[in-house]
Amino acid sequence: MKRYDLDTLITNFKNKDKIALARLITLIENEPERAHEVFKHFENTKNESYILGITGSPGVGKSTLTGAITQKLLDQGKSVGIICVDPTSPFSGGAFLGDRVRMTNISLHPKIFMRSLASRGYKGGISRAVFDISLLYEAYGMDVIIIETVGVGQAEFDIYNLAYTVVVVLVPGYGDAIQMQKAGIIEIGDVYDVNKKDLGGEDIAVQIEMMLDDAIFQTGWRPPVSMTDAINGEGIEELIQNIWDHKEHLELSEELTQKKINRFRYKIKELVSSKIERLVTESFMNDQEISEIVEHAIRDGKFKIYETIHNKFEEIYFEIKKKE
Ligand SMILES: Nc1nc2c(ncn2[C@@H]2O[C@H](COP(=O)(O)OP(=O)(O)OP(=O)(O)O)[C@@H](O)[C@H]2O)c(=O)[nH]1
Ligand SMILES: [Mg+2]
Repeated sequence: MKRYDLDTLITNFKNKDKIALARLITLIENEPERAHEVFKHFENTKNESYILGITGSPGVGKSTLTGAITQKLLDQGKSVGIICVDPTSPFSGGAFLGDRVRMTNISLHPKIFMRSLASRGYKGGISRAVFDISLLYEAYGMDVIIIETVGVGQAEFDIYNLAYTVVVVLVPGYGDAIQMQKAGIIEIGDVYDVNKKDLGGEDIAVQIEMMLDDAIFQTGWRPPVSMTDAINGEGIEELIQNIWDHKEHLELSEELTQKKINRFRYKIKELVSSKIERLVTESFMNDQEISEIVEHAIRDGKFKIYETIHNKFEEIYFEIKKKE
């Protein structure tokens, strides 16, 4: 992309053009190394988005809930940026509450933007892509960012480090309390929701409540449990209220500042490491050089491999020092 094009894109983006937003996301996904070129244009942007994570097993209704929550937020005049990480089912989710905004029409609404990410195929990794898109949404001026992701504690993407409030969604028939504890579910949620309450779910709600009663919460926040029917919009207001209550708790206890710091803290090492890795593979150790090291090892004896690597490292270190 030419410089001139990027400038135009940024201007349009600042004028709230959703096509420009879409193009910038694609640009950063494909060329993560150009992120600084993009983000330097937003240095004076003051917007702070509230970041919400919605997680739970495949098919529990995360997207349908996201739709229902988004509709309520739109009713309150808020704008919403959605990121779906590795969805197993397409974000169709039927209709938004009241049928006013169909999910299929989501791209037409001026105050919503949605991006779906498959877990593979991002040059900088999925976690990097989610982080960058959240920053772009924030620069765009979104009031709320919703990140939907399957499961908890995935190595490749940890929603806990990015979202300020994590909603864990469960459904009737999920299993017993032990299973939930094993899955690490009870540690991660700030808010719990038992969705598909039209299919039952009283007993699972009771089990979660009992488990939460036994747990100790150092921060003084005891996660609330709501029950929803996301298709008919039942219980959504209570769920949203629980989310805002948690937000208020974070604000009053200064934990929100800590979470905002954490969002960047856990990224910094990763971003620097990936830059160094690129430097190494591009400048110091391409496939050709690896082949040479292997040849040496085979010729001079395999036990020499560590000596060779040690020497290679010294050489790289020396080269880098020279660059300083
Ligand atoms: N009965 C009932 N079905 C629901 C409810 N909420 C969602 N569903 C249905 O459950 C199915 C899965 O819903 P999704 O919203 O796609 O679930 P998801 O958790 O986003 O799924 P993945 O992104 O694939 O993990 C769909 O057929 C929904 O219509 C509910 O409250 N009650
Ligand atoms: Mg989904």
